[in-house]
Amino acid sequence: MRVCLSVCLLTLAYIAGACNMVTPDQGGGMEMDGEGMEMDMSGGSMAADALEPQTTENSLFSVSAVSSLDPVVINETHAWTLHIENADGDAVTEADISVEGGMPEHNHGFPTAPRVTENLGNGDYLLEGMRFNMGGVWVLTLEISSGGESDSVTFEFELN
Ligand SMILES: [Cu+2]
Repeated sequence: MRVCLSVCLLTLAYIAGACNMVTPDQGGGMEMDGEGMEMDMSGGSMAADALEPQTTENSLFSVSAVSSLDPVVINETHAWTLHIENADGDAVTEADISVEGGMPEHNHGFPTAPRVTENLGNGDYLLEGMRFNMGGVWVLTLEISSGGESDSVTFEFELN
């Protein structure tokens, strides 16, 4: 009995030791396959209402932008709703809006050509064709014209 017990304990100790030796190897393998890094570079998301309203450069308009896709994720084409008010806080209902943007750090634009397709009324405008193809810092610049006056605003945000 005593011999058997010793052997059993030795066997258990051996198995435990073997497990301890195997575990770090498996962990190392998982860290080294690059999956985590790849996700950091290509993924990214942001809450639909993450953007703070912005005042245009010359303070003519106040602009807010909310995504219809929540959260905003990469590689999904979707729409945003823009809301524009003048300095008095009144809705700007007849604006022309042109859209530009991209990733300044990467020197590329949007993978699509987003544009305002519909005046929804009450100062709301539908911005269709929004799509982000990677995580990181993006900018969205709107050139807004109304009543013979123009002003621009740039939203900067990060999908991470
Ligand atoms: Cu990029």
